Amino acid sequence: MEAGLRVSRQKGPAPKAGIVHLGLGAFFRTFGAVYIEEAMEKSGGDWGIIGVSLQSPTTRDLLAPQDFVYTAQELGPGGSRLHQVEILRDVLVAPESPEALLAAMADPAIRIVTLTVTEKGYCHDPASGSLNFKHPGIQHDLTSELPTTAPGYLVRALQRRKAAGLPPFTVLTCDNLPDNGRLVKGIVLELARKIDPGLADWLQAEGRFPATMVDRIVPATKPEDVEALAARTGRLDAAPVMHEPFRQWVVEDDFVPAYGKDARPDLGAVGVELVGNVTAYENMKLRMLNGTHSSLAYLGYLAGHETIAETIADPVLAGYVKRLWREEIIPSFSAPPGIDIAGYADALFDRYSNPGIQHRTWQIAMDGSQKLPQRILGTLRDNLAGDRACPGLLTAVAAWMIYVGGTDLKGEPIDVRDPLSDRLKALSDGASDAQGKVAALLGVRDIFDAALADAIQPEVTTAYERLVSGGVHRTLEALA
Ligand code: CS2
Repeated sequence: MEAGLRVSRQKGPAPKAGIVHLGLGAFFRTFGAVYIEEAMEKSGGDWGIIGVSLQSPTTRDLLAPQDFVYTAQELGPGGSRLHQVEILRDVLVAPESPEALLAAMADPAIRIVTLTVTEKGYCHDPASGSLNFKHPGIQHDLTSELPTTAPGYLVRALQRRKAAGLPPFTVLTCDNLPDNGRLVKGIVLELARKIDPGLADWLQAEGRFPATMVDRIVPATKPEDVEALAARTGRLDAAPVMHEPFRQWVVEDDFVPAYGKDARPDLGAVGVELVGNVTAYENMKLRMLNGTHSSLAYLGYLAGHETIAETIADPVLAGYVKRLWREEIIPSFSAPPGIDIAGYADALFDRYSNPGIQHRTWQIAMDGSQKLPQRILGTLRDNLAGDRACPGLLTAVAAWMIYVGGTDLKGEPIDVRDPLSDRLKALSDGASDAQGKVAALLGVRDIFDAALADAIQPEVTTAYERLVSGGVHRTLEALA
């Protein structure tokens, strides 16, 4: 049995907190938390993290008994490596005490609030990027000083800091959204302006919302992962996280100037790329990785594949994704300087093939209404503007439409998880044929703008009909 990790803090007292993280899911625990811990080990600083769950107490309940220490397990093609992560200082559950969370975010020691609240957590309209003022949580947060949403907590905490004469904290989003820093800034300013126009003016001048590109494949932890780790180390870690070896973090170096050199951890010392503008990196990653991830998720699921590794082992799906990169995605954007984009695609193929990572197509298929715009529709729009055909991506959109209809190609029910799932299923059920279903779903303006909907309707309808009548393989083989 491997000596392994003691699941208790091995060193002295927990580092003082300089960061609050909203949305303490598996991804950040394998990614931002590890980078920041390494930066602190290398260059010091009080960058302990207070993690926050905005909904469920589960993560806190699992981590609290083990002093918020957990194992990050790297799963590579050749085996796995264990790392004990000790940077978490506390985990708060927002609904249990909104006041405690606001007090933590308004604490003078906190200089950064990081977020991984997933695309739906920003309460925005995916097609436009604006705050959705009809969102019930935003409706509540407009009038209550104790918020319920991520934008609400950001605004109310910044309001307290301004009233206390403190600088704002830097808002560092780590979610897969286009132009994510500017998107979050826009959402926060929209809400602040409604609540307290002076606060919005202050944030416009003093606030910092750097954009980032984040990349690490992190499958959900399964009960059997917990059991296998305990068997290996002889100790129970109730909340381990699994991840691939690869990681990349590109961050705009734009943090609140009032804190000077203490505005952020020494991220550059641990491989984080600090740049002036993230856009080209973001475009590349959202389209090349996330766009093919979602395409493979829907088509792989409908083809009966449980994981991305299984999907990419299917020669037809492997040929499909290589063609997608070559013919439809790479021509749609300008790669960052110095990047070998064909090599980047080859590396993605290898990452998807990693047998150690059981990344479920069902997990990636979640929240497609919030993901499609930045992962697939932006590429479609640019290809149409450039008169480039994109049958592969249009087939992926058709597969998403079948998926959200809630019944797979064998007539089996699909457990669809999406903020708009009821609405999407009702629209699909309200039509009796492919033409009607596609037209109804293309009419969802939160996702598809009218011009794009009109432009893609005929081909998406044809792809939908082909998938239903001939199945995934025959449909994709016809694209080759
Ligand atoms: C995935 C992403 O679940 C999903 O939507 O596409 O979480 C993906 O694994 C990461 O963005 C990889 O960096």
